[in-house]
Amino acid sequence: MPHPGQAHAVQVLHANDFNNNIDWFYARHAHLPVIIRGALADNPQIAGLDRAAIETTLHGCDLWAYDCATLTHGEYVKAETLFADIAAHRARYNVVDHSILETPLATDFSPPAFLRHNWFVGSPHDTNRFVASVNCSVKDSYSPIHVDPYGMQGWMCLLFGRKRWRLYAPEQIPLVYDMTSRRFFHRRLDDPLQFPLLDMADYWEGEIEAGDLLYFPAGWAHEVVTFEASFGVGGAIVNDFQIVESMRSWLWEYSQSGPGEFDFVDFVATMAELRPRTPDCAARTAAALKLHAEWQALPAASRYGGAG
Ligand SMILES: O=C(O)CCC(=O)C(=O)O
Ligand SMILES: [Fe+2]
Repeated sequence: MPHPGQAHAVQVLHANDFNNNIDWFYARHAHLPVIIRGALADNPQIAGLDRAAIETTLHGCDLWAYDCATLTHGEYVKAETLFADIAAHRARYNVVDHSILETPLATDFSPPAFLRHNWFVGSPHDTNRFVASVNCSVKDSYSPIHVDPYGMQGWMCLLFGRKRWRLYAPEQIPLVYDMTSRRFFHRRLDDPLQFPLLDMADYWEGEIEAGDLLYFPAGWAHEVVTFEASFGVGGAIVNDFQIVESMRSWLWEYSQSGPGEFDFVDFVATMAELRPRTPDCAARTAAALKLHAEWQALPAASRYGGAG
C-alpha cells in the first residue's frame, strides 16, 4: 500500500511574535506556510475599512477578474458589478491579483514590515505591480491547485470573509500534477482516478478570516476555497532569502509553460547587484544562477520535458 499523505495544520502566530523582524521571520518561520494575526497593524486606514467603505472607495474601478471556478479567462470587471454579484450570491468572477497601484487603496497601503524585503520593489523590470494586489472573491469561489509564477512567495490578508488554503511543498508537486497533460488536479472537475498519486501528497491547511494574513514560501502550490464573500490585500515576493527555491520553481514553470512576462534571470542578477541585503545574498544568488546555467546547458528536448 502506498503511504497516505499527511495533513498538517498551518501554524498560527501573531505579528508581535517576531516583532516585525525580517531576518527572524525568514530564519524561523518562512520555510513553511504560516497564518499571522494582526498583520495590518501598520495600515490602520486599510484595516479600518468596513465592507461599505471598501465598496465606496473602489466604485468605478475596473478590476482584473478570473473565472471563479477555474482561475482562468481573465477580464476587466467594474468593482460595483463584483459587489453586486457578492450581494446576490452570483458566482462569476474572482479577483486575486489586481495590482493595488491601480486603485485608490494604494495611497494608504504599505506591506507588513516583516514582508518588505522584496526585490519586486523598484526593479528595472517594472515589477512594482506584484508587490500588493486586491483580492475580491464571491462566496464559493474555488482556485484550483497552482504555483504562482516566478516561484514567488505570497501572502494574503483578509479585511472580511473566510478562505481555506491548502498548500503543497514543491517536492509534493509531482503527486498532484499530471505530466502528460501538464495540468494540476482540479478538485471540482477532474476524476481523482486520473491522478493516482494524489492521496500520497502531504499538505498544510489553514483558514483565514478578517485580520489574518496567510504567508507561503517560494514555489509552494496552493488551492483556495472561499467560504464567505471575501475582500483582502495580498502580495508577491521574490528575494535573496529564497532565491534558490524561486529559481528552481521558475525553471519548472519554464519547462511546462514558458518563461513568463519578463526576463527573470536578468531580474535576479541585476537585483542581487543592486541590493545585496543579506550576508548570504551573493552566495545564494550565485547558486540560483548556477541552477539556471546548468539547465540551459541541457539539450532543448530535456529542458522542455521532451516536448521540444
Ligand atoms: O484566493 C484565491 O482564490 C486564490 C489566491 C491565490 O492563489 C494567491 O493569492 O496566490
Ligand atoms: Fe496563487
